[in-house]
Amino acid sequence: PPIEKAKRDAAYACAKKHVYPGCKLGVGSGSTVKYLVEYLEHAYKAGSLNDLVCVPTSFMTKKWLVDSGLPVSDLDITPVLDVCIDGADEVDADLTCIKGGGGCLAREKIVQHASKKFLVIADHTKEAVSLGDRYQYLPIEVLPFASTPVCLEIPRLFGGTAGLRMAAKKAGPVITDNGSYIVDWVFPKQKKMDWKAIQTKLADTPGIVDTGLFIDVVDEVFFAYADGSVKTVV
Ligand code: DER
Repeated sequence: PPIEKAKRDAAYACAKKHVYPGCKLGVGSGSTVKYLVEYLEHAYKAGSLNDLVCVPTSFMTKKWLVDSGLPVSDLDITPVLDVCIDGADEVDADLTCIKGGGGCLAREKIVQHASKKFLVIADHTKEAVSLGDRYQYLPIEVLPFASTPVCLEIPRLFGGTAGLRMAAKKAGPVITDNGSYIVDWVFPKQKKMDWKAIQTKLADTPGIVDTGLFIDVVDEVFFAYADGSVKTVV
């Protein structure tokens, strides 16, 4: 389907430009990143990415890397990365991202922060003018102990509604790779949101591990379209 081809085009274009032999690479999570892993596997097995090192941002990504025979490391062995490539749920005109659709936002942000360069790969459905144009909620990772007060406090502070992300094939809430819960905050659809202030306030709230807001950290976005074209924004 066209959207899958667009994801693949974005992943391939980004990897071709930014991944090189010996690269210490942070690998994000989600269905777009799956095509990045596909690219890396082919290039690595063809001998054009020798000495590549991959640090995954989730259990799922680690499994994909291992199953692909790619060299996997972690932040204890490789604490400083050259490049990190990840997907996003929405990217606005300032390159602020909402991430966390896959519930991996905490490790994704840690690996992004450990990387000298952060690149986003996305199909055109992620491209927005303002956050909320297409993706109406912000994922927030929260410690189970604090989840109920946090769900009450967020709407009190910023409006909208907040609730635990419930699992599809398990009774109860989604549990992240870190053993936390995800609170999805459906934020009010007003034009100018001060995302920096919101992030600061949320990060300062006891029990909140992190949010899916990635602000002022994106170096380049690769948007791919159904016609096969890829646009980069820096
Ligand atoms: O959960 C995440 O942060 C993922 O990177 C998400 O933002 C993108 O997932 P997708 O590539 O499956 O749309």
